[in-house]
Amino acid sequence: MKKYLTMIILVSGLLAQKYAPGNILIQGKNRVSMDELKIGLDASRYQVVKPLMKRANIYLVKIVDRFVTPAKALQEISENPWIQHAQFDHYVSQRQTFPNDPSFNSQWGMHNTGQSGGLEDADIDAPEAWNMTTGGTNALGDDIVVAIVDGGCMLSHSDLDDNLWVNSDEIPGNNVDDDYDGYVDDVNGWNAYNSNGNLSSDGHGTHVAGIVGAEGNNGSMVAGVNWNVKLMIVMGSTGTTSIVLEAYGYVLDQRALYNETNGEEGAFVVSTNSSFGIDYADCNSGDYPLWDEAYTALGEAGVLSAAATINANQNVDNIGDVPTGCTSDYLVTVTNIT
Ligand SMILES: [Ca+2]
Ligand SMILES: [Ca+2]
Ligand SMILES: [Ca+2]
Ligand SMILES: [Ca+2]
Repeated sequence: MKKYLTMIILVSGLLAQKYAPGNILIQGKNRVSMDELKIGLDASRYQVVKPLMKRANIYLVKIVDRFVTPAKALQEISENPWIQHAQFDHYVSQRQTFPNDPSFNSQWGMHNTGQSGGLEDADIDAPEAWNMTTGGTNALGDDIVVAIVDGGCMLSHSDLDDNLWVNSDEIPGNNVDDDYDGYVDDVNGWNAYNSNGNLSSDGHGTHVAGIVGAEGNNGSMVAGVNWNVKLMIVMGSTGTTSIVLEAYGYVLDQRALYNETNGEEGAFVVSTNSSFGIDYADCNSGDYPLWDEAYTALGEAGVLSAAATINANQNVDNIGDVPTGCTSDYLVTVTNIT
């Protein structure tokens, strides 16, 4: 019983802190002036401090009698015939959520305070987004999966390992496609270079995986754009277009399987990334039709693709690019921020 009483006291204490306890906000009735309000309120108990919105007749009142509780003050003031409205001075907070990861302050692309000499607020407003969601599961309770199409990933990385997608129906390393999805030993993703499930580490791919989904608010290293997400590691971002298409094909198969089996199989992949492409190629020249087809096929299954543009000072709207100049409705193209 004592425990419950303590809890009640704690909870009511928290509630009491939701407004500034010595303040009451008032709106005088039409044509009632601040001076009249000062006369209308008992000056030994309440002091009209200053106008807040003069033209709307809204003022700040201080409770000066320390024996008057906020609730009593609100009741008394509300009953005053010269006062239209009275309310508490509730605390207002910024709609941002910050993680406790120690290196978050260096992630200026998430929240730019000019800490690296860049432009304040030139960022993706991650704390504002985290106020709504930090990732997790969809409405059916299934993990939200992002496919990292890159050169590989350090699977043992301590800020990534809990966020890796795992194909739980696949037994690793037995050379058998245990879950009959057409891919042998695809436990965390697929290696489109070698057409097998052997994934290796890669600096760029590990970095990209961390940007997308490093474990957030775990008191360690950095925070991903998603704190809780499952990263499907798909190797296949350099070499030939056929390698890239096999990589995308794996992603498409997993999402299509998920769709076809009501989530029993496959994965709820929602997006892919691409920080690769063909420099100085025009996607609309007619020579690269399969890139648009790939993004559209993924998109129609429910997968949006994001593509980073060329690492050169070029206007790809004029010179074209593969893939960021492609026209698929399911492709989001991005460039740098400073
Ligand atoms: Ca911002
Ligand atoms: Ca398999
Ligand atoms: Ca297997
Ligand atoms: Ca972290």
